Amino acid sequence: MKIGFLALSGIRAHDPELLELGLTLPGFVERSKAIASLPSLGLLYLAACTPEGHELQYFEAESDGSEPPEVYECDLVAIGTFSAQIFEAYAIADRLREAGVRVAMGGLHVSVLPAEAAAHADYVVVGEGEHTWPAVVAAAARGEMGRTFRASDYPHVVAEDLPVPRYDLLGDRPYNRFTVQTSRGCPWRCDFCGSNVMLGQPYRIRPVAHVVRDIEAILAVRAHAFIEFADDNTFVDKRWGRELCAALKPLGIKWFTETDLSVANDPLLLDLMRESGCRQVLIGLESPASGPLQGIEMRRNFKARVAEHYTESLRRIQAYGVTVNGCFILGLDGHTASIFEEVLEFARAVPLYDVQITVLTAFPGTPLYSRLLAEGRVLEPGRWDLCTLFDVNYRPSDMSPRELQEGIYWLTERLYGDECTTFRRQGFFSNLRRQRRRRPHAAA
Ligand code: B12
Ligand code: SF4
Repeated sequence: MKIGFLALSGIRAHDPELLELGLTLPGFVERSKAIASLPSLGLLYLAACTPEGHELQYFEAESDGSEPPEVYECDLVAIGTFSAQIFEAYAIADRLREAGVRVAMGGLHVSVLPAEAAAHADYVVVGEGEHTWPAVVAAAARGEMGRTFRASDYPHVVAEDLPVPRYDLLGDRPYNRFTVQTSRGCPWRCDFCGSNVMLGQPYRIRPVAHVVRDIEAILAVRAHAFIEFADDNTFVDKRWGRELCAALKPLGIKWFTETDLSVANDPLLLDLMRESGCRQVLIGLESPASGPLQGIEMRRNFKARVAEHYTESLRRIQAYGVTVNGCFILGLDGHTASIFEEVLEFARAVPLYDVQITVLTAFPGTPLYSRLLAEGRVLEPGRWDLCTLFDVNYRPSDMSPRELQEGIYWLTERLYGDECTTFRRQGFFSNLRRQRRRRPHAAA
């Protein structure tokens, strides 16, 4: 069979005022450009798990929701899904099926709502795809239709067995960054988390040698590629993290990852991160003060417990020359209209090199979604296209939806404007210079 892997990349947001603001603000535009064209690692894994004897091709649908015409030449097309683009994905799947192409859908959104997806796909996959995908291909080859495959009916995906994603299928499309996974899952359970809660798999780290092997496969197709680790939370296991960074050092790459704040407590790890090319870590702080954080991490209340150390921990990480992109969720229960100024002050006081602000978003399948729905606070239930992290689709506890939206415009303009961006970044560099004078051997 001719099998196509169709990714819907790019970023999504609907609020026209925010879009207009975003287009003109330097800090906002930079991050959007960096991530707008990441390839789909999930589909590259599926390609690597496809049984021999099929012809494989990787495609990208454009952010206007249009699919390339060549995808219609396939016998079977695999589509990966996130909630924000699900209606575009369903529309493409409908067009493909009308043209006689069989369609398989998997990924975060359809893993939670397989029945919804079954109206648009011949095969729906719930959970990780490495072991289910060969069964989908076999069913398609036999001409069997209308099936849902669940990862839980197959052996667990073992981190040690993950193959090299088929980066070689990416062709010449100008990707800014390439993704690699060093681990899967996260030991924490934040009630809003749209990635971890869904697949329900344990936290797994990969053998360091395999991560290096995957990066070398990327460098073989794109020399000097910037690497983005598509992990939920990379440095949960510090000993393994140090081993990983030591092994990355000889590769001479630059990389970015998502982690929690606990890296601040491991100076050796921070040294190794910097030396191995870590340019930035993205950390979910969610709120500058601990009050609204109470209970949002449901396992050990991790986020509320570490909040009092935010400033010193962030300064410590940045003192090693690793920039932090601190992420805040606006509109958590307990956030009043003062939160916008609090976030602005906090970002300047650290100062954070980069900041990401998003709206509290109830992704389907999360405890947050069930709670807000039960409390009658979801404004338009089923509007998955509003799950962009930028559009308000719920009633905050201590503000009106409009106040939240306007507060975000206010904060966006200030945080990402020239003055604040320059202030935060100059602050980062002058702290770093001061640190180097004090500890010349570190932060080299
Ligand atoms: C890289 C990334 C991106 C890339 C994605 C590139 C791409 N086309 O895949 C870019 C930058 C484009 C992106 C954009 C967005 N993202 Co994003 N992104 C991530 C990130 C960091 C990693 C995803 C990843 O690579 N995972 C690793 C792979 C291996 O896992 P996977 O994709 O789930 O695939 C596995 C299974 O799901 C399954 N599978 C997947 N597809 C298919 C298909 C078939 C047929 C089968 C059988 C199986 C299968 O098998 C795979 C292997 O096991 C996650 C956070 C995280 N740490 O997970 C957020 C995340 C996925 N993003 C998120 C969001 C909200 C967005 C945006 C809406 C942001 C915005 N406002 O624009 C957009 C969505 C736009 C769009 N086009 O859909 C949310 C999604 C939540 C949800 N339920 O939808 C996440 C979880 C972040 C978060 N915690 O909030 N993102
Ligand atoms: S720490 Fe991050 S990845 Fe882990 S559950 Fe919370 S939001 Fe999700």
